[in-house]
Amino acid sequence: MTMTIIAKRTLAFATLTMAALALAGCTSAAAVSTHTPEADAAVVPTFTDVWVKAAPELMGGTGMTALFGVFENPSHDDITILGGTADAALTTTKLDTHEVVQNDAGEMVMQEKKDGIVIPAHGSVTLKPGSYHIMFWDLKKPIAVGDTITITVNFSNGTSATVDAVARDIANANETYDPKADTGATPAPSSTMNMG
Ligand SMILES: [Cu+2]
Repeated sequence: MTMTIIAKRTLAFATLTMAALALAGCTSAAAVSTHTPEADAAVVPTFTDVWVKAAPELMGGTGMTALFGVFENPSHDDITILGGTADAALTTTKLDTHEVVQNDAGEMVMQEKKDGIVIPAHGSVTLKPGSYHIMFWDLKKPIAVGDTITITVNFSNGTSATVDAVARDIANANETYDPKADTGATPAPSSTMNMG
């Protein structure tokens, strides 16, 4: 498995940082000087085992899929995954954060997680089938097993990261996330619910 990750600070965050420093300077210059380098830096979460579910055939000229992986946050502040964007040749629809929850009928269904997916401070969060994921809608072309998909993931601290994910196809990564179709890799509904 080959995967490369390139992370960078965004201009938007640099602007926010300058504004924050200006505000802090108005009230207490001493407080600013006590910040650790870690606190002042734009910390970009890191990624391991990032992949997308292959979508080898489009239905009705379009399709959907999802991105999974482990996101780690080395900073001492929580950072939230806000979604992202894909190459326009793949889809121009914003990539939202999704979760899988149990509905009133007891079925596991996916829905948008509007407030994003939190990566706890000095911790990690795992996006996986049956749980959190980054959702792709309106695919313009198929994704074959082994294809590399590049997306930009945006974070609540103003940073973003460009992530290359290789397409896989496994039985329990279907879009309905029906636990009855699982091979055992998906957590029980109770553990999925507790992750929110
Ligand atoms: Cu979804």
